[in-house]
Amino acid sequence: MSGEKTIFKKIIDREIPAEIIYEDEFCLAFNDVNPQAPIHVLVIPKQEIASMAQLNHSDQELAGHLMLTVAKLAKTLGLENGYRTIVNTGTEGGQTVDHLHLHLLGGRSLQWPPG
Ligand code: DGP
Repeated sequence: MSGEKTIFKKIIDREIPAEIIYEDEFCLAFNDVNPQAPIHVLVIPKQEIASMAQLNHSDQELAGHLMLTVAKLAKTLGLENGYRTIVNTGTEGGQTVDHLHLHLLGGRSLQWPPG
């Protein structure tokens, strides 16, 4: 990947602050700066992958790890009544930061369908 660092890469590199709630060898989780629910966490891989569309077969284990991390955090955060996980992909998918991220939203009743 070339060009300027994304905002999320800067968070990984501790160049800009974030409310980090979880970290391991492969991923980082932090509170979204613009929360859409009482709990709104972003789970991102440390590896620079631009979006879900850029995942390939060799990322299978990492992709699973990201999902399992969301599930683990949801439990830790007390979301036993449910939560929503969203991965916006590309322009029409509403993706604004070109570093793969899983939104974990919870703490209120969420509507469907989304906009
Ligand atoms: P998306 O639209 O799926 O690309 O979501 C990007 C999310 O990233 C959006 O909900 C706001 C959040 N975000 C953008 N910049 C920052 C930042 O500097 N810090 C934090 N914590 N979140 C950010």
